[in-house]
Amino acid sequence: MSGNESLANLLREERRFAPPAELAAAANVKEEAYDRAKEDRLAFWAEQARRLSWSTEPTETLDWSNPPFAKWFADGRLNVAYNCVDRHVEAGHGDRVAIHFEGEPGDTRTVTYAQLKDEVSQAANALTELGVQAGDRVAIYLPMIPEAVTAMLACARIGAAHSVVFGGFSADAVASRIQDADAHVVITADGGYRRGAPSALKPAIDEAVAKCPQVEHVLVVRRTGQDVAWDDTKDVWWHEAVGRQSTDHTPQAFDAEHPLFILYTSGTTGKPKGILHTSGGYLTQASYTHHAVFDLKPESDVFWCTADIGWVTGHSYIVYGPLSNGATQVIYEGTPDTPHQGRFWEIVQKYGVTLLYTAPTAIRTFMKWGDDIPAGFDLSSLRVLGSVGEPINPEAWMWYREHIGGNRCPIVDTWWQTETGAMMISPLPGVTHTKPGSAQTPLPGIAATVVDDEANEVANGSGGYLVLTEPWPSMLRTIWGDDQRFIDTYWSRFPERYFAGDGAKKDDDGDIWLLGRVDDVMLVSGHNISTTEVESALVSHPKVAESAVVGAADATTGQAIVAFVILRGSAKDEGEALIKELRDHVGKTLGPIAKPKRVLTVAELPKTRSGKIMRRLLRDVAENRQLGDVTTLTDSTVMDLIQSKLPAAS
Ligand code: 6R9
Repeated sequence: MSGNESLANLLREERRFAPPAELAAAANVKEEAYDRAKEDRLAFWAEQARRLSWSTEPTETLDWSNPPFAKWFADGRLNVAYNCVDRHVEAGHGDRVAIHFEGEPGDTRTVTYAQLKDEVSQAANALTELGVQAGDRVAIYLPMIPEAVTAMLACARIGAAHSVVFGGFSADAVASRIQDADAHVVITADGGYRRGAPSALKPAIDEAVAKCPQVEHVLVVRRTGQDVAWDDTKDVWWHEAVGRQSTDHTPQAFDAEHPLFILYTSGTTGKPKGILHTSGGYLTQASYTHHAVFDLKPESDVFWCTADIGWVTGHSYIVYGPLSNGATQVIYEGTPDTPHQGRFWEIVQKYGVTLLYTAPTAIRTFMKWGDDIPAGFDLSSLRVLGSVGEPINPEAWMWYREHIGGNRCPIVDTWWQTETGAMMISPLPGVTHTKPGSAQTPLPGIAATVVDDEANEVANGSGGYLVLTEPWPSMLRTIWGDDQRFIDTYWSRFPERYFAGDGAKKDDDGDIWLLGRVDDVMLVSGHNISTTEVESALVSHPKVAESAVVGAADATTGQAIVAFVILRGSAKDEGEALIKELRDHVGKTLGPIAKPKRVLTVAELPKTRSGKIMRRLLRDVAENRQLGDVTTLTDSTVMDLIQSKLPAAS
């Protein structure tokens, strides 16, 4: 790979959107925040830490004497759950709704901050009774119900680190995570509702616990009422063990660097990495970014993050960010098309959602379903729209703006990772002139840039690797039990830089564009081409809703571009004519070098359970190889369908 050409820089985007004047005038965070943070980054973060309530205020900000092991606010002490619940009640907001819960079958629950305080206190007392102590780990395997929030906060309240495992993971995946964290207590449910039917959770826990002899207690929430196997020596019902507890519980303060949670990232190879986050720095940044990037006004806004609580987005922007800010939010249990494809928009209308945070994969699915579906609902309450999880294609961004945001709401495309703990690169809705498809600017207090192979910062207009150049409060502290892997994975590729694993470019204004994981970059006739840019060119064709692009081994060009596309609901598959049209469209948009050699129309794409496209599997298909590990796929039959398409196309 040659220096500054390490990633092609093909896409040109000229559209710009100024922040709405009214929002800009009343914005929580204005332009001057960037200047203040630039002047004194540590003073800026010390100021944000004071947005929280500490039992001992920190006098130290950052200890970076032993890099890459950071300590933030190390002499401060606080209780994270107190910050998310009690202090709002003490400030007189006990009657404010914390959670509007919408179950998939249509059942609802409203939880105020005062009720949440009582329930978290009861759950904390129950966990203590089950023997959980500060410093222990508790595994949580729950559907998207209010008890998931309560359980996480109850752990935080007593200083036990939670390890939430996404409810869609298999018994083996749960078992390996319980083992790695050495959890002795597990919190689960009989099941949850998914696609119109109860879906069991407890059998997977029973199977996992059979392999984890150290597990002493399994606390089971009754959600669906389905039959469950019961082991009297371990299993206890939540409504019995928690329900009978006192609602009084005095939160104890813990050190800022006390572990708050472990969250496993699947990674592409090897055993899952347990990403460790601690208390004070994590909460400072989760809280500040939620306040700044969504411009949250807790008295009037209704926030809705559609992620599952099993992912970092759910941790930081359902639990810790919104609740530390005293927000009112929606939690929805189910899928976007149950019982109809307008369910999300019906929820926005019903609760008057003002701030919406979702993923490009969902937005592209809505595009595929058609414009008329959101058009049937009143979405005028919306004020700021967020995106996270993957690069958002400019046309998906434009669709989101027009069909969901009524051409009125700023879009914040937020780049961050499980490892970064909170948002890192994003527009600010009252400041940034946004560009469709770009995350644009490191947030105030964050230092990020793009470097070439030799770790030199690239010039504007060039591509390379995204790196973070200064420690940040919510950074991972290590990989649980494996400091060396922490160093090797993130801090070894470039000296003294955190390597995020993502390709990126800087445009002529110096704004950052994310180009996908570096493992996915294609090398075509000596040019590095990003999958994201070719996918965005395809999605800019009016007939295409979604696409995934991979480089397949090719005798002439090294790699050849193979594109898989999903058509929009209204588009017809016109066979060869359409394929030629799409290839020509990419050639015209990006240049002849980026023209896919093959284009296949498919009904679905392989995605991880958090909605990210798994290009690795498509590469296996395109190179006629046996498929690699498919265990993290949402639906493995998708691959059979795609493979059956192949002979016709070659
Ligand atoms: C929060 C989350 C992290 C990876 C990250 C990158 C991709 C996330 C993005 C984005 C482009 C964005 N990613 N947000 N790419 N633009 N706005 O998703 O965490 O599950 O750990 O994934 O997701 O590739 O490195 P996580």
